[in-house]
Amino acid sequence: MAKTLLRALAGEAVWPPPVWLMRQAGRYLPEYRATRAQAGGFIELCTTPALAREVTLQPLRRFGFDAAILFSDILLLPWALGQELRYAEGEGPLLQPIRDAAGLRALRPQAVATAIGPVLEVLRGLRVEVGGATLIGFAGAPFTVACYMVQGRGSKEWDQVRRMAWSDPALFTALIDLLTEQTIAYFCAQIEAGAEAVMLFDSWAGVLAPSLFRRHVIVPTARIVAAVRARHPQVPVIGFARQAGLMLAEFVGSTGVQGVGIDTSTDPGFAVREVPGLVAIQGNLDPLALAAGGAAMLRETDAILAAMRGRPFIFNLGHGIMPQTPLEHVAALVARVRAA
Ligand code: 1CP
Repeated sequence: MAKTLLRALAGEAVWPPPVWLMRQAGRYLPEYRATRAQAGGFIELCTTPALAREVTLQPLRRFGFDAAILFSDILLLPWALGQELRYAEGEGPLLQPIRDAAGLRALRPQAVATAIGPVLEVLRGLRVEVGGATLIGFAGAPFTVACYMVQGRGSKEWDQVRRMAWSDPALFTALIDLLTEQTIAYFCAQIEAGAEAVMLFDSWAGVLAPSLFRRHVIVPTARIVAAVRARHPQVPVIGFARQAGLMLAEFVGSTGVQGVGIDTSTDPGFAVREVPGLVAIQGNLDPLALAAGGAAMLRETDAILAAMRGRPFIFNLGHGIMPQTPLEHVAALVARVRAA
């Protein structure tokens, strides 16, 4: 019998639905903090296959999730392209920003295959170890990766990025095109190394005006889905264009994704009306509701489940789990979903 998550992504209304959480391997787990300390730096953790495999499996051992997501980061691709990257304690990622054509030319696509080797090695060792869970590979979507590459650090407004997209569309589109080609190759390599599904994280898609959303979110995602499916027709792609808002139906319809992540701000009933019945919806409990726990969390979980009953669905959060989330809240959530 096929794995529950793959059945949902094939359009089946599996019930109770499969469940996993974005950023399920992370700081809320004491065993993650221990392995992270052992690795030294975050990039070292991602590129030491035995340690990255260990942290990928930690949330499965504790909670029995239906999916394991490769432990890596969306910024390993710019790093593999030769862009300087470091993870500063308490500050998040810092990159040497790309602001002009010379910055773009300095990237080294020919270096990616070697640099990314250890990440693929993580997947090769995992396929058997995940058992009945589905092994998910992932990448940042071109727009969200470009955000960090141009801005150089996290931001809420991404002013430098939006400015470049408007003022130098040829340069910005060249960066998006390069990332689109790299992401296609990266996804195919992940699948050949054992990933059974792939997810594209477009965390900052919601900052774009609709015209730019079409150009830099929908167009690249559609190209990635088409190219990956042409080579691996059996492997589903989950798209997550966070805060797509009213663009949700167009995103799903124009990209051809098999599953779509919905963020915390999306009404589940709206998503059910907007998303075709054979496309799996994934989401969308507020990570802060999970951190708070108790009756409010259970009520909200029940409401999401009620809205999604009878259609292909994967229970998840609306964004990544918060570091301060109590472990017993996660256990209570999984129990509630399994009892649906
Ligand atoms: O020191 C640490 O332990 C670093 C924290 C951390 C972790 C655990 C970072 C730095 N990345 C990750 C792992 C990670 N990142 C995973 C795999 C683990 C899992 O899901 O279980 C995944 C899928 C990501 C994806 C990712 N990284 C996204 C997209 C999803 C999202 O949350 O929006 C983004 C935007 C990033 C960038 C990034 N990397 C790390 C941080 C702290 C950030 C966010 C910075 C910001 O808010 O701008």
